[in-house]
Amino acid sequence: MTYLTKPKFHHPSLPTNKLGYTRRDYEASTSTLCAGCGHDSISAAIIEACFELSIEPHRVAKISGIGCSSKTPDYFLGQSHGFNSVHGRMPSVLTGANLANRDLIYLGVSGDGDSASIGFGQFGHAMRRGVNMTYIVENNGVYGLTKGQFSATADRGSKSKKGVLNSDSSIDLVAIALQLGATFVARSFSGDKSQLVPLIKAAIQHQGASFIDVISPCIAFNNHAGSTKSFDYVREHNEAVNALDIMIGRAAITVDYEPGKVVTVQQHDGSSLRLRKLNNDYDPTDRLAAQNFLQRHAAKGEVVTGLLYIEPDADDLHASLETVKTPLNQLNTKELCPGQTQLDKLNASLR
Ligand SMILES: Cc1ncc(C[n+]2csc(CCOP(=O)(O)OP(=O)(O)O)c2C)c(N)n1
Ligand code: SF4
Ligand SMILES: [Mg+2]
Repeated sequence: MTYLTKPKFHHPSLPTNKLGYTRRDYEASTSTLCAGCGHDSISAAIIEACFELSIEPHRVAKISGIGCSSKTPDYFLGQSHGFNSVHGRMPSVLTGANLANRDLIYLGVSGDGDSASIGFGQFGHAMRRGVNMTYIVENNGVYGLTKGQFSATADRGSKSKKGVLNSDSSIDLVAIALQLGATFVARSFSGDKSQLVPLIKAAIQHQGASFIDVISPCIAFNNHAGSTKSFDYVREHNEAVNALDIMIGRAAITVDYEPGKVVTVQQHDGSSLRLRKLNNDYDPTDRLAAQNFLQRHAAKGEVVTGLLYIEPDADDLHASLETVKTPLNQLNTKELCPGQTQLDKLNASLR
């Protein structure tokens, strides 16, 4: 048996959201991951974010690759569409689905092996094309599912559980996403729910390629001294640049921050992000500065977290391809076929 169903009953006074759903309505099968795995906390954060945003579960498509991380869509949003694809191929499957039906909310769930090793090319192209999705990498620095080999995000000089030194340079997916034009780039930690939930909510609201790298310790193979992806290491070296609040629609802004330390970012869809600056020098709308900041801190062994970059007026792949507003899978033959005259013209132009 690869999964366990959860009992359906729940306490009648559980809080409900605008749709009348409880958090339980956003859950799915019981997790079969190792108890204490960081990935389970990310699933819990996704459930919380979708509950708080009052998302209709049938409007979400969750797509993953292969790995412990890629198994997790089985543990959240049980009423949503889901596709567990091939190792490293989540981005192309998601891109195809998104092109066919632009009306769904796309959640791409992947691992560091899935996205930085076998799927590195696919990751890069999804970022540069601006596919409208929330792309979450559950980053533990190892191939958890196949028993703990170093992945491409493992830092040079970090040690495996058996004491083997990693001599390869690491790939920083946040730096790559910035370089390739992602319009929402963040890093967080599975152990920091108060930072992660608002980041996921904001990423879902963002119209474009949103990328969140979540350091998610693998307690079975990469949580020892010498690892830079352990709970202790990330807690000691976490450098958060901002704290986020998201206001949906034109809702009144009720949160009070210290004057002079708040940035409000208005998004396309009318939602606004309120960023409390923890680092006063940090500007999340400056791509180049974000890259510099990231590199400077990485050199000191610090893990920079928070909303690192946002382009509030971003466009997505549909805008650049000028596709029609109606999802392609809802068009009929008559609407899709240009007609014999147009076809003859096209053929003639190619002769
Ligand atoms: C084409 C292909 N190559 C290799 C594998 C074996 N494999 C399965 S999961 C995995 C690595 C998973 O690592 P990651 O994406 O980091 O996920 P984690 O288990 O750490 O969450 C590998 C190499 C596979 N399933 N398919
Ligand atoms: S092997 Fe590691 S990544 Fe996989 S479930 Fe266990 S703790 Fe999580
Ligand atoms: Mg991994």
